[in-house]
Amino acid sequence: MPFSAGIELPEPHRDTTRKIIHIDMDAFFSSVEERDCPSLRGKPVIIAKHPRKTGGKGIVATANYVARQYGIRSAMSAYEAYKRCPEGIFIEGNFSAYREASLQIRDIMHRYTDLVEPMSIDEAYLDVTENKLNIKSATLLAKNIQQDIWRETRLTSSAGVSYNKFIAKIASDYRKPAGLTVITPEQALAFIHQLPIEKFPGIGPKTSKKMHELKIYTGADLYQMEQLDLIHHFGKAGISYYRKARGIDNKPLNLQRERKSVGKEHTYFQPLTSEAAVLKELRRLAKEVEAVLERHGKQCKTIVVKIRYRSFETLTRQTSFTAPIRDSADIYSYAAELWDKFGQVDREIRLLGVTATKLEPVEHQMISLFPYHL
Ligand code: TTP
Ligand code: MG
Repeated sequence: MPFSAGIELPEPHRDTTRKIIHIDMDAFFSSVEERDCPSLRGKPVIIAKHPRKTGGKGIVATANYVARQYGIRSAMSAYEAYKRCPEGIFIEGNFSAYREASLQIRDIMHRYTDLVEPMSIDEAYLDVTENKLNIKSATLLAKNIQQDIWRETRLTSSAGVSYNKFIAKIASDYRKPAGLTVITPEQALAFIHQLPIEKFPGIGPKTSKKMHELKIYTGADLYQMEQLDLIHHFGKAGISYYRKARGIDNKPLNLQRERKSVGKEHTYFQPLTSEAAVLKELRRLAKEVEAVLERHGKQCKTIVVKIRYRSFETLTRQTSFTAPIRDSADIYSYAAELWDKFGQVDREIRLLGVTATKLEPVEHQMISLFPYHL
């Protein structure tokens, strides 16, 4: 008897009202190399240190389409790639050029909409339901974006157009390079059902293997499964698999809006009545602000202190400086100075807050190359 016997879950709703584009650059790193060095064209190009230089250690970042004909893929060992294609041209990679191209592409996308969710150095989702050009056809928009990218960077991209992120992503991968695939709500189910399960975004080799053991090889096989059985086998991910087999993915774009400030505050049910207690709390808040700034790679040029008295009267006071800071000791010293000037300990403190604003990025070298945080 199936695990789900006797229990029914409500059927999820399929939102088909949005227009989503997914853009993914073709053989990105190697295309930048070929653009900048035309003699590479037509030859197998592999982005990795030559195994001779590394004692066989390195990993392939990517390979152009010529090299892929030899079975060379991203994440393969460079030594394996060398065995498959000894005449291959190994290039270490010029990350600042890739980053620059990536930022150029990002700028082009923002000419169409500000709803852009970058997924990695070479791919992004755009929600063009409403767009800056007031063009209704997402297909036409995708074509225009691809043309702009080509004209301005001499690089090709592939685009997928559909009503959600999940299908747009599969679509962009469907015809590469320089492809454009549109999947309408009417076509979606047939498109998903013919798809091998390992091509579903988010289903990696481990899950594919487990699916195969359950005799799930395609989207159509997945569609046949009961939701509760999928939950039984895959936990919470089972809910998402059930929906994906039905062309449902209502997740909005995840926009990394620029943070304007970082603030921490605490309410004291037992109001603070001594200077020492206030300073101790400011020191703690400064440490918390420092931690968030660090996580976001930001520093600040203004510190704001918020004080609420037992009477509930609240004041905020701020101080600005020209040299940006990010250390908790500096944050604390400005906060303590503000407290010194404006705080009244005899009124009893119910809440304290410390906020860093006028944020700017901390300039540092790219330490890790993958994942790419731009
Ligand atoms: P992908 O978009 O996965 O690959 P791609 O652009 O090279 O090729 P495709 O035409 O199939 O999209 O990744 C983008 C870039 O990210 C790629 O050019 C190199 C880099 N990368 C790595 O460094 N390591 C990896 O394991 C992968 C998958 C990519
Ligand atoms: Mg790519």
